[in-house]
Amino acid sequence: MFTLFAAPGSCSRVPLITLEEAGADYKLELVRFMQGAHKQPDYLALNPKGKVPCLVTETGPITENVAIALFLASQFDGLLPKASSARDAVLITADLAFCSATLHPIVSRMRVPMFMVEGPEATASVKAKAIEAMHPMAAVVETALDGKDWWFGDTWSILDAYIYWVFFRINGGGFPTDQYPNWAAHAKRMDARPAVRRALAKEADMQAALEAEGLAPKMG
Ligand SMILES: N[C@@H](CCC(=O)N[C@@H](CS)C(=O)NCC(=O)O)C(=O)O
Repeated sequence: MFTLFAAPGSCSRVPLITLEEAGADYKLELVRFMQGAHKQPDYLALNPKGKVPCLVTETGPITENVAIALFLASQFDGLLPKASSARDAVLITADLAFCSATLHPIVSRMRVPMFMVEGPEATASVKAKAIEAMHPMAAVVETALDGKDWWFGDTWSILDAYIYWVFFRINGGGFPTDQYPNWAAHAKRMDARPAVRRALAKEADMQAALEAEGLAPKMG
């Protein structure tokens, strides 16, 4: 049994979808950002970085989306392609790192510039720069999806959950996703997956709980 510490709309959506796709036995723990729950000692004992996601396993917590993805892929079949060489294996890691270390920081600048700079002019400027920076990266995703249903071809993988979350964040962040039809069509295919629907329903429940408690942050 795993426990996933998560917040609705955040990048914990990636392991949430993954756990659903895997059919894993897991419990979801809502992290109340507005209460600063992620900076409290009990949470910091699990994840000293004070961020979601954190996946608690029988052998202890795992943080960082890339590590959680690689761990879950080692426990369940069908989450990432089977690498047939050392190079293949690191190329899969490179793709995950592209999402976490290249795309995600641009998403943050686009959606939460107010956490980085003060004042409306500076935040507008950071956001505009993020939109500019996202275009060439969106082109990489667009090319990768050319003629394919999923990132690795015919078979769904965690990479698809990751780019789906990025699409969701930039789509609501003023980025012209309509310029990237392969990525938009990919998001629609994701929307239709039963596991994705279950994951989003669980997020909706978490969001409703936050709203009932007056603790629903406006993401971006
Ligand atoms: N490198 C981390 C990034 C995690 C991250 O930035 N999580 C955000 C949500 S998308 C968070 O917890 N933000 C709260 C905060 O920084 O206070 C990963 O890939 O898991």
